[in-house]
Amino acid sequence: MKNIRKRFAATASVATLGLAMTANAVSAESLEEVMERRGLSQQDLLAAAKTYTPTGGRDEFIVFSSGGQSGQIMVYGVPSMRILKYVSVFTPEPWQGYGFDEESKAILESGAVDGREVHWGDTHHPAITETAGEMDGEYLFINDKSAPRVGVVSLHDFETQQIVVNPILQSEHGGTFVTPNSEYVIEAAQYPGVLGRGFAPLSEFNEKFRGAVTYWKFDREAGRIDPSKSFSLELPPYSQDLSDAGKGVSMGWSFTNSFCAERYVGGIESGRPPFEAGCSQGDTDFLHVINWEKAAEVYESGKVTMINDHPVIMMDTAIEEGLVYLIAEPKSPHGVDVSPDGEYIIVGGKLDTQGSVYSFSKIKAAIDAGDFEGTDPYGIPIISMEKALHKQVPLGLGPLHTQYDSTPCVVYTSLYVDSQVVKWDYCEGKVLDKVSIHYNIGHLVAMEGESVSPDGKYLISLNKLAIDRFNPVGPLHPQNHQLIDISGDKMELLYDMPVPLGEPHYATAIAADKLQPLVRYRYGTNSRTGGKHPGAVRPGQERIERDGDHVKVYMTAIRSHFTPEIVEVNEGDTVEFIITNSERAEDETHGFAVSTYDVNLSLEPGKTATAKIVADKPGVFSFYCTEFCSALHLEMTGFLVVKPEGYVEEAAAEVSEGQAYTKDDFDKQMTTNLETQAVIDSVVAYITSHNYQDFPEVVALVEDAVDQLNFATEARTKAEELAAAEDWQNATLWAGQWWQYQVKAADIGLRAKTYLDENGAVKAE
Ligand code: RUQ
Ligand code: CUA
Repeated sequence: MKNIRKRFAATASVATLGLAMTANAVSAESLEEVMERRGLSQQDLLAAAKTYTPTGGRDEFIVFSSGGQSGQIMVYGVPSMRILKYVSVFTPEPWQGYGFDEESKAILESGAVDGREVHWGDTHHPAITETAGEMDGEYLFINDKSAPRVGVVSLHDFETQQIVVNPILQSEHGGTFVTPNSEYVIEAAQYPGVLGRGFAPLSEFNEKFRGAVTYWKFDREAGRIDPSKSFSLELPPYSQDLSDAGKGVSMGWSFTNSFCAERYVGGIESGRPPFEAGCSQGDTDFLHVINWEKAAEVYESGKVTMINDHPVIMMDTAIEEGLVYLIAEPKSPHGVDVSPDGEYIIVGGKLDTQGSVYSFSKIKAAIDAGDFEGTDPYGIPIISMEKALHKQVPLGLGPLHTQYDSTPCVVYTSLYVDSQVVKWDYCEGKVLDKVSIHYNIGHLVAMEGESVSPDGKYLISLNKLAIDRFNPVGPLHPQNHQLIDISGDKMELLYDMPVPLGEPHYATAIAADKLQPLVRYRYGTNSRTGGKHPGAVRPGQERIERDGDHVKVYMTAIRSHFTPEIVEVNEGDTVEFIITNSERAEDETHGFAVSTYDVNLSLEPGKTATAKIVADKPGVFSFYCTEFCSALHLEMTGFLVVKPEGYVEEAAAEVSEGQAYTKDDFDKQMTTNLETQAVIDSVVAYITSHNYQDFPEVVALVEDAVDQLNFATEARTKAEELAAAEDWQNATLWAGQWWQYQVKAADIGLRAKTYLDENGAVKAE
């Protein structure tokens, strides 16, 4: 981490130098000329300087944004706003092999709802695991609104590891939000349904339809949600909306909004007013205040009803045990956000112009005193709004979501209708600043803004429309994330980032140095379970096994070949290619595709994954690596030979040798190899004469180079043995293979040398 900081500083001073040099250079344009040519103001320049990240530079924060209907998560850096990755959760994605290898197919299949596979997701709210209310960067959760599901992503490798299907909800929205030690992942319903996804006529809406909130138990050790220790709470058929977990003084409680407390069921086709009218009749909806800590005890004690094998605390029990309370909140609220100390709960009412700040101590006092203004139609006690409110502050039109600043009492609220962000003080109740965005902001995210210690600095506005911001690309516009500098008194808009993935709802941002992702897998890892893959093999152990018409190919992949390269099967066989990437080198991913078959693997160093196909059509199919992994990447190929039924092999079915080689060819190759070795030796001498051990990046490169040189030695031995036997054909081919390994080692060595040069390595004494 210290290294990264040092690097930041170094990069900054180099950048300053570079600017001065450019300005003085004879032929280069001056800064003024560039400003003139591109029509840039001083302010633009300042904004550019605040976001521009020179080559090799890193970001201070990492944002995980919902990818909306793409069912993915988008990862990008702040302040550069450079997109780093899309992590597929609910949707197949071929680059990552997600949904194309057997291991990830199993994850996607586990997301089937009542037996129906759903190949997309409407992702809304990502949440990072927390320890004592601080984001810890270990796991990430995200919800799917359309099919009520939660995905679990490991931030060790940024891969989806689990999908759990809500056993009782029809749709959901108020997820995922984590409790301060990630004890539970909260998932609240959206549109009411019959719990368990059953049927009841709409005429019995009030009696038979329900909402609910589910508390998914997170098993940190396993890195998985444990459905067997999870439970739900039955709620009235108000459309539950966003949720947030209490913390600090409100630890053990959670808060869930609602809209349409009118319990309207629509019917525009028969002349009734539409939902939008029927659901905004009343002046207030309800904030649900839930004691989840106590609910967990009630669940443990067994006072639950099983619905679809899932324990549900029914409303009567919840009321009797004092688990749930309601407080009126202004017309059609949306966001509910708990302050870092847990004392305040800020609610934005879409149709109200105010931010409503509730006080947890006041809520608690009313509960403890049994001071209620009545009950709702289901008997849930209602706390009077006046008694629970700390303040209501006029903010503007359409306040939605709120994020907390590093400065106490300061928050930022999105104003959907006004297309603005308002900065305000919720302790004193006054507006501090406003900034306009383009257009129609939904969520906004501040750096670690939902943790107990927000970092301030930057805010991102997640806009619903882009309209005229970008070059037109047809009627479907990109999304627009706008970066805002919040380090000063006045908010400053810095950058517009078009997002070609929609529609992102919420995002969460964490300090980059809290993330510790892997560079490579432990050898032979099934990345979807994190465990050792039973089919992993090391070089030399590759084999093809047949069991009836089921063929298993235990394969390795390393620059730049698969072993084996020729796989012969019979028409109708089921073939499983279980492939281990036996590289240790950083970023040496291989792919695996079989032409015309619907498979593609992403094999990162150390990973084992399976491509399963049914060879139902005779023919000879090329398989090949889909990542440009080396100069001979195109040569990383092989044949799947599918023999027609009843095919009888001719005698002497030797494979073609290609070109014939002589002793001269062998000698020529050997001369090249010895020259190459001299180059390698000089690079090795350079590296080892410097303090390379102080640079973990270089140590990893050296390890990789040593691997390659070991392979080179093996190939050399084979070549020399074959030459001794005067088998010039194979001797020359193996000498060529030796050279391939040398080239890879030399390439890695040069990368290490460059790194040492650029990072101020010194000669070791
Ligand atoms: S939503 S724009 Cu969180 Cu799904 Cu508010
Ligand atoms: Cu391996 Cu291309």
